[in-house]
Amino acid sequence: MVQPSLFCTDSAPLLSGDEGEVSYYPNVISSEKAAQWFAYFHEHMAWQAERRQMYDREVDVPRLHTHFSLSDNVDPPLREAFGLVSHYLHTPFNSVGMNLYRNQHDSVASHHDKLEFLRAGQPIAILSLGATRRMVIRQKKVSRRHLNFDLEEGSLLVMSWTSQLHYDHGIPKERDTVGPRISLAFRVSGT
Ligand SMILES: O=C(O)CCC(=O)C(=O)O
Repeated sequence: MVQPSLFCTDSAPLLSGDEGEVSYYPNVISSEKAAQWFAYFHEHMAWQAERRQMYDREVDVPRLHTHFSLSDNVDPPLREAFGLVSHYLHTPFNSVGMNLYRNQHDSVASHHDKLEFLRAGQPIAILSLGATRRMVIRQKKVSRRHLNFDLEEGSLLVMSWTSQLHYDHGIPKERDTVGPRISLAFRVSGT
């Protein structure tokens, strides 16, 4: 099932078809609101530096992370963001993964969301705050069709559940200097 909201705005999907939809909505919040939320989240979230196993060694995850459920006692700006994105997409988002990319050296490797933890058919929505970063979406099929686009401050990137079966997404490191960026990845967790 695909959320009808993915189709009923003036924004054209970046990808659509049997393999799922990916849509980009610029300026979902004002630049003032984006700057306010960025400053609040940057200062008040308990950002965690994580480590992960890579072959035979442990390495730093190249970004900071934190995670909340809507049922947690979340701070008012985060509750407001949940409300805004849920309302915008008519979707009952109940969890959010927050990423802090400190500079151009931070990144997220190409991956898809773990669908076993998500409610089938519900989309994933990424709200961007701070510096613009490039996202790369790659088809998993042999052809490996790919799409590069910029995630700007105040934008929402919406990926359908089905798209996670067929495409990977990631934020590569950049060569040029880039300021900090925070992303909020809203999901509907549970079955
Ligand atoms: O920061 C982003 O825009 C992507 C985040 C992401 O892919 C994730 O949290 O799984």
